[in-house]
Amino acid sequence: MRFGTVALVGRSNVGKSTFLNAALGERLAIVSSLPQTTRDSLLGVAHRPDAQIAFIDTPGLHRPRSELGRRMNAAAVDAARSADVVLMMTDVPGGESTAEAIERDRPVLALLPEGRPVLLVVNKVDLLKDKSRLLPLLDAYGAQHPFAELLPVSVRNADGVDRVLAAIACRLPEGSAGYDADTLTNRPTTFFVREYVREQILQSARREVPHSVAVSVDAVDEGPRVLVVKATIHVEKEGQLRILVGKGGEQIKRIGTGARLRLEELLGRQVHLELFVRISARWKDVPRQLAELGYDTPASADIDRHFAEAPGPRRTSKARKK
Ligand SMILES: Nc1nc2c(ncn2[C@@H]2O[C@H](COP(=O)(O)OP(=O)(O)OP(=O)(O)O)[C@@H](O)[C@H]2O)c(=O)[nH]1
Ligand SMILES: [Mg+2]
Repeated sequence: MRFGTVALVGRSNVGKSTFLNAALGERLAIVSSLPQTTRDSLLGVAHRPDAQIAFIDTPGLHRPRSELGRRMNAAAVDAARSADVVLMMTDVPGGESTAEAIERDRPVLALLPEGRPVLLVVNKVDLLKDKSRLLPLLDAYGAQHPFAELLPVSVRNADGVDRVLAAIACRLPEGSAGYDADTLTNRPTTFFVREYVREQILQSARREVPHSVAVSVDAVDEGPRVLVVKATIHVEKEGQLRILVGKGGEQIKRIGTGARLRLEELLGRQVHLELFVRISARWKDVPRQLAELGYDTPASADIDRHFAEAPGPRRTSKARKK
């Protein structure tokens, strides 16, 4: 039997959480097409006949613009530091050249440990029109770090996931299992209440709203038949509150129903979810509020300096004139 921890690290939106769910065969982590979906590390344990793999999904590394962002980056760094194996995920370049793609991944490459196996997983190969670009891309990444293996996959099409799991399993330390055979995660129900409510908002709201939102759980009541949960959605501004509540409360109702169904699927029991919305201006930068909202990994400036050096998004001259 082999057992060990595997940190899933990479830029935002490359498909780390989608991969975690595919590896577990369970929609544990939240996924969306927006960047910075994952805000906290999440343990998910995959049980295989030959190995138990404790995955730690992490927030995508990004240029932080708030204390929350710095804490998210720190959570990824922490996971990479302590894992037995690191899985660096990237995706196939869209319009950019191979060299530009590698530049974008520079902060991720900078945190890879020496002396421990690191696998490079290149996701979304389904989007690659010109398949002849794949080998040069893998070669270029291979020159950046002594990766144990370079694995192209399409997690969405379940293409290559098993190969990645086998490549991980054979590199984990020999020993007894670290978790019971039925352990899926160590996060409590309240974590998933917060995540699944946020997932509904990520999937339905627009512009800055999804990133202005945090969720706290006010009460969980273990009734005999139904789990009763009360949670509050925190927003930064009045306008965001209005958007989330929607006309006649339609929108908040949809969010609540979607999150409830996800919770019922995970917990295998009936859930009654009541949602409230309140304004908590600047929650993303106030350490006490961040801790209360569950984002308590202390920031480490270490990783953020890599973004300070890289050029950030620029406003166009047209936008400046406005
Ligand atoms: N085309 C394609 N899209 C994919 C694939 N895997 C994931 N995606 C999509 O990529 C988007 C981002 O997926 P996530 O799993 O949330 O990405 P992430 O790396 O966890 O992102 P953060 O949590 O923000 O760091 C979602 O819209 C997924 O459906 C794939 O193999 N092919
Ligand atoms: Mg994620």
